[in-house]
Amino acid sequence: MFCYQCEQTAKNEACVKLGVCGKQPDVAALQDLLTHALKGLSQVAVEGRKVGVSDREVNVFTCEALFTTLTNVNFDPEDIARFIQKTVEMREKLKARVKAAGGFVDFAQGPATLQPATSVAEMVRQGEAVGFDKDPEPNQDIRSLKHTAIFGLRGVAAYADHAQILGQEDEAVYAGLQEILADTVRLDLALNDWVGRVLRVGEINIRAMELLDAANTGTYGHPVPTKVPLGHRKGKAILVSGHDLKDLEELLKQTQGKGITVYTHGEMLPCHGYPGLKKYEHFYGHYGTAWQNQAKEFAAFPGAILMTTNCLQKPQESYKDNIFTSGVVGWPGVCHVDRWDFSPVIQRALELPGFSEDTNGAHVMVGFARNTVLGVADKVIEAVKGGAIRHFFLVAGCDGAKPGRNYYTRFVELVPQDCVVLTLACGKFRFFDKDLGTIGGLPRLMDVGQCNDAYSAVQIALALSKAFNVGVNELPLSLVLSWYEQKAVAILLSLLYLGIKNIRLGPSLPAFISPNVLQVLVQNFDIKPISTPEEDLKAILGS
Ligand code: FSO
Ligand code: SF4
Repeated sequence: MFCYQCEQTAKNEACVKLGVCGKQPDVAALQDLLTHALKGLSQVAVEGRKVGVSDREVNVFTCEALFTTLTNVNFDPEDIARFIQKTVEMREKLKARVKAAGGFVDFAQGPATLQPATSVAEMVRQGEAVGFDKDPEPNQDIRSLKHTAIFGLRGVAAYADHAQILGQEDEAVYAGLQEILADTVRLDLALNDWVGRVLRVGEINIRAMELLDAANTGTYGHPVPTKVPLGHRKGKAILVSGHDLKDLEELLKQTQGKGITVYTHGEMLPCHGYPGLKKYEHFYGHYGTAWQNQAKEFAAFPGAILMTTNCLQKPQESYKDNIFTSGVVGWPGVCHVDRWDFSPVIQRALELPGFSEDTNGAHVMVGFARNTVLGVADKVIEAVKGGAIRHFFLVAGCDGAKPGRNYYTRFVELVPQDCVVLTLACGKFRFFDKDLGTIGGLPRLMDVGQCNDAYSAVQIALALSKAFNVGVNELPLSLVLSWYEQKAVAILLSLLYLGIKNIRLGPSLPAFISPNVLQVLVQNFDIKPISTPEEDLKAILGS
């Protein structure tokens, strides 16, 4: 196997024997074959658009299938094999439509002609021949950019899929995604063509995130500041992890009046801020921290657990019967529930003991997404102009198991009293329960939401730049980001597309970025690897 798509990749080079995430070589090969097959489907989709054919089912499926290849989503070879078969079936049907409309479909070779083997074992062998390490592209830097584009597109696909589930779609997102995926088959594009395409992934991602923002706020309202207990209530319990709001809503509806309390885990924490979700009385608190601590936290949870999207880790025997997957998530032998029938999850929660007593403990605040923050824009502007707020830091991104991630905790601890910290995504669990106090009535620590809400943070930055009449790079705002998986890659590309400079990125730089590509990023965008919190703060604030 050869997989280097995430931050925890072995030796910061590639996982070649077994994924650090627990991915087995067969699944890695099948995901490579699925990506290859999706390139072929995309080639046909691109030809189709030239003659006015676009198939919604194909478009939706492309995103769903790519979503399965993200880190920590699907570890089940049978699932991935089914996706490969379906990709090819859809491709052949689409070919017939495109041909009937007078389009080109006579591909002589390559992914658009792939015939998957009938057995999973044979498919694994086919996948081994088309992995990222077998890319026929001879130029190392072009290869690096191509792979960056593919990983970014995996992130775009995840956002587009989330948005689609709540009824928000845009043909332009599907078209852009398929065009670039199809282009990765070409060997005639130059380095600059690929720089352009990588930034285009960032552009497409902004639209995908905008759709998701519209989907979430349109369905559940704008998040409002909300106090979330970190303790629990006596009684039966279900824990929801992942990122999917619709799954949570359906589960809340189906558990109403059943004496079950529903808790969030990981990236579901910001869900407590949505009026359309917080209205459920049995939707109570937050349990646990970020994804990488799940083995310990899930083992101690006395109820059923639902994993709606990434980030799933190998379920331990002690809770294997209590955990359920939905949507594109899968683990061999773990019960997968069909959307949206959560009766197996509810039944298991009723069988399990639940919490034996109430706890009264700490709480955290959520709900500082764009509507809340921009609702107090006057206050913010006044505080900056009057000198009460010196600087904003967006300390955001993923969490992970590496010790280097302590940087982010320390950084937030060291941020001076006259500065505000905005945060989003699961990296916040390094400091989310710290009481940083207030400035001029505003909390010094504001949780904008999930990684899926990065659009909200971008909107806050753009609105502030408008209010101060300066470019985003001139604002008293610094981005200190942590990355882990491919949604973070997509977000990073969006920030670059917007021309945002001076991003500090850690805990390590992506293994798929070649030295020359890194040089381009440093030269054009002043991207900096994180150093120490002390040094970085000094460099940013000048004191
Ligand atoms: Fe974290 Fe995982 Fe949300 Fe990522 S939960 S690491 S960017 O997948 O998705 O923030
Ligand atoms: Fe390794 Fe990350 Fe790939 Fe898993 S997703 S196999 S940890 S590079």
